[in-house]
Amino acid sequence: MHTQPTTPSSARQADPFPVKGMDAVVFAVGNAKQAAHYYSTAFGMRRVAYSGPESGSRETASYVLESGGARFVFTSVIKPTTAWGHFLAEHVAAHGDGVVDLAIEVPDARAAYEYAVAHGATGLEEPYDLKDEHGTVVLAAIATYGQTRHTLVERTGYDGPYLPGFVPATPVVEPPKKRFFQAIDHCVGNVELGRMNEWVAFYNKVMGFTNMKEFVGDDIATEYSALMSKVVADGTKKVKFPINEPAIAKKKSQIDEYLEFYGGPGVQHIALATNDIVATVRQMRAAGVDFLDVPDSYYDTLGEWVGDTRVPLDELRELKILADRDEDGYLLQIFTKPVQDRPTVFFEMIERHGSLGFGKGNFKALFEAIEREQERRGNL
Ligand code: TYF
Ligand code: FE
Repeated sequence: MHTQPTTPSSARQADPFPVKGMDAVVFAVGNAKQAAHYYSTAFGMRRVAYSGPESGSRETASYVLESGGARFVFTSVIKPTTAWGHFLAEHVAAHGDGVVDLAIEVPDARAAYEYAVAHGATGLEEPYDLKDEHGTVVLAAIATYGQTRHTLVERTGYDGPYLPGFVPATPVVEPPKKRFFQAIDHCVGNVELGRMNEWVAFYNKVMGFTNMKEFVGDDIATEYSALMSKVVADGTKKVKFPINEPAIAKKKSQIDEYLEFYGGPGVQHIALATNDIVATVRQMRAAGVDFLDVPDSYYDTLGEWVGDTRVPLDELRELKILADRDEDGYLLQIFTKPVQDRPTVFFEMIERHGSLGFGKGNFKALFEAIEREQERRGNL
């Protein structure tokens, strides 16, 4: 009898740190109830779970919102009693509304934590089980840049609405018929001048993430972006983390502005993948979301270098959507203005057609637009 030959395990390319994708982006905010409303109406998200006094959590209130495979959690402090409550309260006081946790779903949280700590990560929470009638979740957490953490979430087989301790919740408003976005595309961190390579090395070592080919080097930095950037990703490219640092250029770096107003390193933007950026941007604009302005002249030459895209040039121009092309394909993208009063966290909507890039061809137009906003804020 013949059996199928199997690849010997030594020949398999074993991923040292397998990940299933982003589990959640967790925001610490001053008013999670109102944040849940904003992300429901302006980002078309659906509230699915809640934890707060009514569900037995007297210290914090958390709202879990989803859009396709993307999950955001908004947490605010009601009355700090434990170290976690005090940490969250201080996070909001120091940074304003911001991201405390880029949680990553892994097949084995204990193994992931052990690998990370053995390769130099600072452990924040040793692996522990959380159980309820829906099953068991294993959680562990490690530190990354600033006060940001990565919770490692093992939830295979768990069928509750989010985590034990959370109860199902109804949408805040009727969700849109077509979601505004389907997934988290990438999560960007800003770190201090000269620290980008250390953080890239951190993800290389601690998570076995590898560098993607797109990077912003000295030339672009001094010419017009005033930042340097490298991107790390897991083996399957489901989790992509660009890391920015300020660069000395003609103008004050937007990264310095972020670091000054955030009070240190942290998450700069979350990019959300959409399959219909035109519908998304129309609905978000109608709901009152502000996007970065792009001068009309950008569109006068766009067709020459980007060529045809799914969206007619006139519609890109009308909605101020950017386009970029590389050897693998093209992408359409747009950036919101900061979504809180501090010039810190913002969002990107991105529609990819083959391109694995981050919009390098747009850096000049994009960074000029950002500089106009910095100027308006008196920070240039
Ligand atoms: O994620 C990225 O790298 C792109 C480029 O302020 C970028 O979205 C970098 C900095 C920035 C806006 C976009
Ligand atoms: Fe981006």
